Amino acid sequence: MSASPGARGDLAPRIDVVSIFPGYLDALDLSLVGKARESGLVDIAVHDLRDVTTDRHRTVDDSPFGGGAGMVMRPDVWWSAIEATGRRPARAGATVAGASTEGVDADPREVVLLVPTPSGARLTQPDAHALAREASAGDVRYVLACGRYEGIDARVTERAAGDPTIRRVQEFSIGDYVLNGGEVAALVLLEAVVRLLPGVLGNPESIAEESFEGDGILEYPVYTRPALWEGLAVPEVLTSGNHGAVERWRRERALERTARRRPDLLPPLTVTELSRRDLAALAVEGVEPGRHGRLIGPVRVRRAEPADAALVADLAAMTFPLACPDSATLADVRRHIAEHLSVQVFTDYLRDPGEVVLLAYDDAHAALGYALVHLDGRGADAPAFEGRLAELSKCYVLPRAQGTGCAAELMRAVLRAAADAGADAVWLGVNAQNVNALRYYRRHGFEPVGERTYQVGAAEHHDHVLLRTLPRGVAE
Ligand code: JD8
Repeated sequence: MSASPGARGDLAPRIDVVSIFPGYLDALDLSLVGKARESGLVDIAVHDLRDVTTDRHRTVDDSPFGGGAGMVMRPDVWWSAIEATGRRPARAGATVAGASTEGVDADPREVVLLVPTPSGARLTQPDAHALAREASAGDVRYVLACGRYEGIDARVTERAAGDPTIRRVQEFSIGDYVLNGGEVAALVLLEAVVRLLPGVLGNPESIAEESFEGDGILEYPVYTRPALWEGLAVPEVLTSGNHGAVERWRRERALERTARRRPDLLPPLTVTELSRRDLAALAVEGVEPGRHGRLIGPVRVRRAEPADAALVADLAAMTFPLACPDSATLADVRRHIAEHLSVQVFTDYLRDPGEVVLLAYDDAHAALGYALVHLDGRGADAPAFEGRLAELSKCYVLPRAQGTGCAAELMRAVLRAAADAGADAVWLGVNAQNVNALRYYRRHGFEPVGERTYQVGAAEHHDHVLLRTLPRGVAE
């Protein structure tokens, strides 16, 4: 590491925490962080913000400009405190806050100002690793500014961002809920970062198996003695002594948990980095490789609302051309999309109680496919049928989701919606050349009952008409 002017390799990673409730940080004396401090692996100092105040009431806040509830923390007080963290008592007897610089050491390292705030970027494990790496590099120190009240005057971070001794201002949040101050978030960051500093964890290898490490999935379930507790036995494989089997079981459980609890963690995984066993474990949870080499699923289907009109129209414009026969001209297709698949057309469908628009999606994709069901299916080309008919007018899935369970999930929702609306059967028209679609509908119980012509732009196309009945009260 090239020694930048601020680098003092001999200095332990330094973190100064400033708060009006310094006692909140006493937890840092305990457990792993406490031991790391005792063994000099990290140098954490906690400061009371009020120590830099100069008035009799040790005031740190004032009323908000622009009105509103609560109080705001003063910029001048905060800046004094941040600056004060850089001054060290040279030797015994000198105090930092408000004292003259005589006998006070200035910490040579650049500052990274860490500010917990609900409006910050969510803190992640990769962030914790980056902060631990940076702190171990020896040329920066951290100042954690724990606000209270309605927050800290915004000019503090503005001033800091322009200050040459401050390398970066990092505003972070620990989650989408509101706390009363930054102290708890500071404790979260400190524990997450300090445990990653060299020498702190007794067995750093254990990190690799933790949640959000490696490929970022959740950790597997853990067990210890007694092997039988309250009638609950430890999974046999864990007492089998077969390490390969244990490792495979743990991987499957980790993937299973991630698919069920945190499917939002799956998209970063590329299919190529997953083994056949991984994919099999994920498939059980409805997660499959899409055409785009990323994972799709678990797929869910919801009834679209008027606010989804543009999203559905987009899907329709992207998928309709793919199902069109080769003989359809681009002009025909464009005209058809403009006339029959516009945002306005879908807005009208979405406002019509006789129309059901269903959207298939997963955590990574707001829309993977859609279907349109006319609950009154007695349209012009409707086949003869005793009983209530619904028409499946549109059923499309984006290419990336083809070959996954998405289309089947969408069809299940279509049949459920038709049955719930009291239909006895569903019919549809499908282009006679669209063999994939034909196979898909036949697989879901649709049988050919007739033919029809279908207009796309100026051209007429030949459709098969298919129908399937819905057993009373039960959708597939
Ligand atoms: C810092 C003051 C309280 C917040 C008015 C309630 C982080 N994930 C998180 N939730 N809340 C915080 C957080 C809350 C803080 C401060 C962090 C300083 N408050 C304020 C705005 C609304 N009160 C946080 N990280």
